[in-house]
Amino acid sequence: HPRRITRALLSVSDKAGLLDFARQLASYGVELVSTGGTAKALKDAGLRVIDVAELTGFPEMMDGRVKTLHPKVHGGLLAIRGNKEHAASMEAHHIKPIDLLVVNLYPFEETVAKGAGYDDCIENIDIGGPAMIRAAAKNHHDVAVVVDTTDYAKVLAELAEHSGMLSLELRKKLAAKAYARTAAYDAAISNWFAETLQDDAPDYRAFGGKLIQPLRYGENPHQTAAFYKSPGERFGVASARQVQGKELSYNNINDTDAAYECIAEFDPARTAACVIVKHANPCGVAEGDTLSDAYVKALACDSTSAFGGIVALNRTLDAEAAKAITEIFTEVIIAPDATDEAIAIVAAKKNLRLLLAGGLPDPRAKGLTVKSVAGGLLVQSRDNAVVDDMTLKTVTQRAPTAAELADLRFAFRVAKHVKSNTIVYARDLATVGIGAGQMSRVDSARIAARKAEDAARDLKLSAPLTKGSVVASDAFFPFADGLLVAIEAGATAVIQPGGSMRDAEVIKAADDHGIAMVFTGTRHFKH
Ligand code: 93A
Repeated sequence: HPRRITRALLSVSDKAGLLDFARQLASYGVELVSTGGTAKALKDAGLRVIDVAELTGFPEMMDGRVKTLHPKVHGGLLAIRGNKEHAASMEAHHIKPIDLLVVNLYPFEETVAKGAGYDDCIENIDIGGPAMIRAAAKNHHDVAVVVDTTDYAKVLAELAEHSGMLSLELRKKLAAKAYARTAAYDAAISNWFAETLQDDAPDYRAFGGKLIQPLRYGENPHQTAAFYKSPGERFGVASARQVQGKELSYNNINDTDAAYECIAEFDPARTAACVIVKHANPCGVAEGDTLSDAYVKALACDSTSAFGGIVALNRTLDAEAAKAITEIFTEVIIAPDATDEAIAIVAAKKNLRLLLAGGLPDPRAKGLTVKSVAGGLLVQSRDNAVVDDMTLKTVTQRAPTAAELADLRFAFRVAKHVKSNTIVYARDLATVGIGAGQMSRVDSARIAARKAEDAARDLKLSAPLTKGSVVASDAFFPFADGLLVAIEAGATAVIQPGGSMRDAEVIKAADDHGIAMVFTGTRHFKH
C-alpha cells in the first residue's frame, strides 16, 4: 500500500531541517499547508505555502491556542481514503485530504527545564499539535506522520525510492513513534503538575526518566543495563557528580543508593555519621564526634564485610576521614561534598570512585519507588517515615533509660535501611550486629549476634558488644523466640513496631528478663 503524498501540513516549533525538507517535498509536487511561524519561515525561503487560516476559513486566534483545531484539518487527516461516506463528507464540506503531517510540539519539556514560571509552562502545552499527531497516526493506513526532525531524511529517501510515495511499513513505524511522542509529552506535563503539587500519587511514567549512561552490564555480566535519572530528584545517587575513579557499575549504583538513603537519616547539624554498605545492606553504621570517628566505629561492626564496600558520609569529606577510609579497599565514597585536601588524598587510589551529591536527600520527602515484576511494575510511595516523628510507647514494666532510648532510636533509624527480616543491635550510637534479609526473624537475630561475636574476636574484646546493647526489629516479633535470642545475646532494650497477635507473649518475655521495650507503631519492611 504505498501512498502518494499530494498535500502536507507542516507545523513545527523546532524548525531545524525544515527548509530543506519542505523544498524537497515541493520538488515532488507536494502542496504545502502551514501554520503561522512555520508558514513564514517557508515563505521567507521562497516556497509556496497555503496558510492554515486560508484552509480553515478561520484566523489563527487566541494567541495561537486555536489554529489547526478545525474539521478541515482533522477531516483531512482522518478521512479513510476510498470510503464512500467519508468521501461524500469531504465533498460536502470542502475538505481536502492531508497525506503527510509534519509536527513537532511546543517545547514544554525545555520550558520546564529552563525553570520557566507557571504561566509560561502552561502556555507551552501544545493542544493542536498532539491532536493532529494522534489523528494522523490513527489514520496511518493513508497518512504519514513525522514528529521528529531526524526522520526527515528517512521520508525523503523513501519518496526518492518510490517516486513520491511512502510505504505502509514506514507509515506504521512513524505512527508508533508518534504515539510514543504524545505519550511522553503528556507524561512530562503530568510529572510537572505532580511536582508543582508535591503529589506522590503512583505514576510509573515518572520513571521514564532520562538516560544518564548505558552501563557495561547489569547485576551479572550476561545482563545488559542502563542508568536513568527520574525527574525531580535532587540529591540522590543519580544526580551526584563523580569526581574520580573507575566507571560505576550497576551494583555500585544500587549499593551507593542504599548507603546514601541511609546516611540521609542522620542530620548533619546534629551529628557526624557514616554508613558502610555491602550488597545493598548496611554492614556498619555509626554516629561520631567526627566523620573519621564515625567511620572507625562503623567499620568495627563488621570489618570483614566492609572490605570492598560503599562508604557514605553525611558531612563534607575531610582529610582525616579520607585517610581513614582509604586504608582499606573501598569501592565508592559518597558525601555531600569534599575538601580539596580530602580529594587529593582519595586521588592516590585511582580506582576508588568519589561521588559528591551536593547535599543530602530529605528522608521525609515524598516520592515514589518502583520495582519490576514479570510483566509489570510495582510502584509505591517512598518510606518517608522517620523515627523522630513516631510516638514511642513503652509497653514493659521497665522504661528505657535515656542512653538506651538514644540507641533505640539510632537502631530503628538503621533498621529502616536493612533488608527484611531485620535485626539491628546497637550500642553507643553504633551498630554492633546486623542481621539482614533472612526468611525468619529469629535467624536474623542469631546471625546478627554471631557476627558480633566474630567482631569481638577480631577486636580482641572480652565479650561481644551485644552485651549491654539495644535491639531494633523492622517488624513485630511474631513469637517471643527472636526476642529471646536477642536477650541471650545481651540486649537490654528493644524497639519494634508491635502489633503481633502474640504481643502479650513477647511483652511478657521482655518483662521476665527486665528488658525495656518500646513500640513505634510503624513498620519498616524493605524487601
Ligand atoms: O496552541 S496550540 O495547541 N493550538 C493549535 O491549534 C495548534 N496547531 C498547531 N498549538 C498548535 N500547534 C503547534 O504550533 C504545533 O504543534 C507546533 O509546535 C507549533 C507551530 O507553530 P508555528 O507554525 O506558528 O511556529
